[in-house]
Amino acid sequence: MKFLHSGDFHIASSFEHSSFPKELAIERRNDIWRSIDSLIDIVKKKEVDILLLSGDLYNEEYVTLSDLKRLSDLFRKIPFTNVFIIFGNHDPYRNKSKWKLIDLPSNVYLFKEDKITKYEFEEYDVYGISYIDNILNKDNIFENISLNKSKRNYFLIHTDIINTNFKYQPIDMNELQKIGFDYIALGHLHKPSAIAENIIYPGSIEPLSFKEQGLHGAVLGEFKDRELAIEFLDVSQSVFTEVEYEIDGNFNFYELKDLLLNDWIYSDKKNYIRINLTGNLPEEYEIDKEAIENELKNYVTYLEINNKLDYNLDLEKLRKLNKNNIIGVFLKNMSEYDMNNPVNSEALKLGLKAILKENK
Ligand SMILES: [Mn+2]
Repeated sequence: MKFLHSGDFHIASSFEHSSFPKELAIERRNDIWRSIDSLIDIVKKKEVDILLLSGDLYNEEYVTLSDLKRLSDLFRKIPFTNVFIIFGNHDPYRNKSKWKLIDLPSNVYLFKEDKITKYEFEEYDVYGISYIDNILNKDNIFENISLNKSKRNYFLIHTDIINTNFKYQPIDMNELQKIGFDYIALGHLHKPSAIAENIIYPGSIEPLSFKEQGLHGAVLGEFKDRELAIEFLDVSQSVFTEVEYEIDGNFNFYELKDLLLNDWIYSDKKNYIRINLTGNLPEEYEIDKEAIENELKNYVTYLEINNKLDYNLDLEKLRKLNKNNIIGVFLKNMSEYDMNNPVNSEALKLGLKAILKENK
């Protein structure tokens, strides 16, 4: 018996808080669909019996009926797979849910209630609980739940099990484990992580921002007797990578380019790269950030360089060279402050940076 676990598609994300331009936001929305398409291809190819989708499949503010129709048509393409869907804080199953207008194929099972309900089959039972509003916080959700241990038991829930929050159904791990589900399909956290070997966050199917670095995809599981084998499948179109590049008094463009091409880029992905330049440079040396960005941009889908450099300041030299100008006056005034105080030394640094720039 094979199952595939995914979720947090966030179809119709607006990407309004992203640093990348609008055209890329459109591209990101298409990429989410491409990843869902490949998830369904995996279901077919691997002959998956059960597809578990653990909430936040879309953002309710922007999702359209045609988005939901497209999803249901995808599920129609896998008639031999049972699809189980819970709803999360971004796509709660409200009274007026657009799902009610969609003709769903018979292999799709929605959990429509904010309490645990179940679907029963010959070899397995699937339990799940959904949001019907943006917040889910119920007491004693496991009361009266007793499993039929002669079958495999799956449980879907959308919550933050690591940092519990009153808005997202708080769960007591001991209580959860005591019930004895064979597999717990979590949703909500976008970073893939295994809480235990059978309690797993597959993460968002497609990374949505620089907060979601690394590979993204879905979890393929198989029960052979009681043994559970788990495999993480990489299905995402893109990868977000944020790196620090430390410069110590010497910036070498070609070294940076080689690192980008050889170490930071995934050759089979759309790369979204953020480079933070750290360390220091001599004060007279200016980095042409735009020129570097323009050149390196050719190798990636999106590139962003943040200049977080400190400049080396030779104060003695500056004093000697600038006795009779504004730099000299500024240095003289600042010499009355205690430079061991980090606020004062930061003020000196920022002030000098500003004046030196104007004098170039
Ligand atoms: Mn969520």
